[in-house]
Amino acid sequence: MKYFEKLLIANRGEIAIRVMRACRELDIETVAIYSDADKNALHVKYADEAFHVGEAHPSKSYLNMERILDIAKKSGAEAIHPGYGFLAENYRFAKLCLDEGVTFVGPRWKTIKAMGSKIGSKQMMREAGVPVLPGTEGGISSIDDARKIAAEIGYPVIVKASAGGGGIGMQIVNDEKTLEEAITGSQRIAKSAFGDATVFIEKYLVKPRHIEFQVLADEHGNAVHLYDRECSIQRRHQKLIEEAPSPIMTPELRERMSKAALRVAEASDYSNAGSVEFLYNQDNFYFMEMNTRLQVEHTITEIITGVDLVKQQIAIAAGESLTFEQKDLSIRGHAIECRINAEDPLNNFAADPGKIVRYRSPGGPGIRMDSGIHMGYTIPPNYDSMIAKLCAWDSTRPEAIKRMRRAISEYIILGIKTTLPLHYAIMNNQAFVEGNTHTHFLQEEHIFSTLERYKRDEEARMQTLAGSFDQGKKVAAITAAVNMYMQQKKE
Ligand code: MV4
Repeated sequence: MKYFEKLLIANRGEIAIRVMRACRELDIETVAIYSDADKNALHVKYADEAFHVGEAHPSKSYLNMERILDIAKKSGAEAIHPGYGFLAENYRFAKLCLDEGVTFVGPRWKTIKAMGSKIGSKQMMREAGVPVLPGTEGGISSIDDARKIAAEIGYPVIVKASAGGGGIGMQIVNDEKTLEEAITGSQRIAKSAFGDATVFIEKYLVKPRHIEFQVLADEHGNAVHLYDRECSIQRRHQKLIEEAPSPIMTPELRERMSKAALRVAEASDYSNAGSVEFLYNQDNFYFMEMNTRLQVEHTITEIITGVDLVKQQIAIAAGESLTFEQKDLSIRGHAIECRINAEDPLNNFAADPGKIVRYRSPGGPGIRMDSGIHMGYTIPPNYDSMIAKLCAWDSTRPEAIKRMRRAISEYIILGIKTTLPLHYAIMNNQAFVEGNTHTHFLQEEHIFSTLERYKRDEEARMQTLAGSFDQGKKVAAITAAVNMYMQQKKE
């Protein structure tokens, strides 16, 4: 049975290819779109058909709703998968698809809209009996009101933008003296970033864990969860490493949190794939937000459950009922994902796009690679710097870590700087090995001094080997060096 004849992927890079892989297995023809910057991109070659969508700037290409719908119609695609980012959580696009008779592979537009408001979704979940952090119930109405509530819940508090994302407009407030300026600052940033100055206050947790639950819901009221992921290791609100399941999860905690996650799905009339984010602290957890999309880290959930989330998304969008129940699901082993970004971790994660002059990706038992890059490919400077996802699975967490170290040591990317050495340092960090991760892990764990040491050792090596590496090309010393270092001697 075919869910659709043809599907358009409104995205680029590794996630476009990921979705196309599911389509190929489902005998669905694929339509790629590409910008001026992506004429030579792998997702264009992988697709059955590809259409130019516009200029490099996202607003002229991957965010151009009308043009994308025109291409869907012209090509005969019956459905659009948005991937993540770009239009994935844009309720206007989901609604436009519905109005134009094209199936949007994702939740109902009203659900996307409701979850786009932090205040609204928090209120909805409070009413549904899901734990939320204490704070203002709606937006801040006056400074006096804010002072009163902050005093009630106790400092530190955090000011957040209701329309916010990625930590934009977030301000931590340690005492009443700085509350007013934090609120006005947050309002100003929220207004300019989202066109909505609404902010709210809640209790600030100093070093929480970020734990999320994957859910799948069909359009007929059936829903399951696919367990938890730990996503605490982040830099500037971008995740770097995720694992499934969370190292601190117990059967009892999982029972409580998964029930809450399913209540979130039910209360929001959810359909398709989504994830429910919680902050966890001292055996308590609190609903943060729901991501109404397929996430980057869906891979590790697929690995431990054996469920292909993209195929499920497509089946659900075609109106199918889930073919399994909660009791049919279980966790097998442990999976870790490293997000490989074209960035210099020793220079404040500055983006480093450019040509990949040498490339060898890891493989073997328990390794999954999702990437949109290859030898000779030039990474354009116009988009997100994530270029590959390296996932390692094994039957236990310690073994999965060892397998990830082994895979990183096989991985060669020359020509650009990447976060690979940082991942290697984290995989060898004692706190990480013990499962002690939290949202301030990178700041506290002296990872960067380990990296500096890798770099120093290798720069010395590079000096002696300079001749053999001088190709008159831009060869990124640190990536090359660390790759070699890792193959020669382990920590
Ligand atoms: C918080 C918090 C502590 N207490 N809210 C960061 C992004 C946004 N989604 C929510 N964030 C946080 N909200 C309260 N009440 C700490 C963070 C936070 C964080 C959360 C998850 C992962 C990494 C983080 C890094 C810094 C701050």
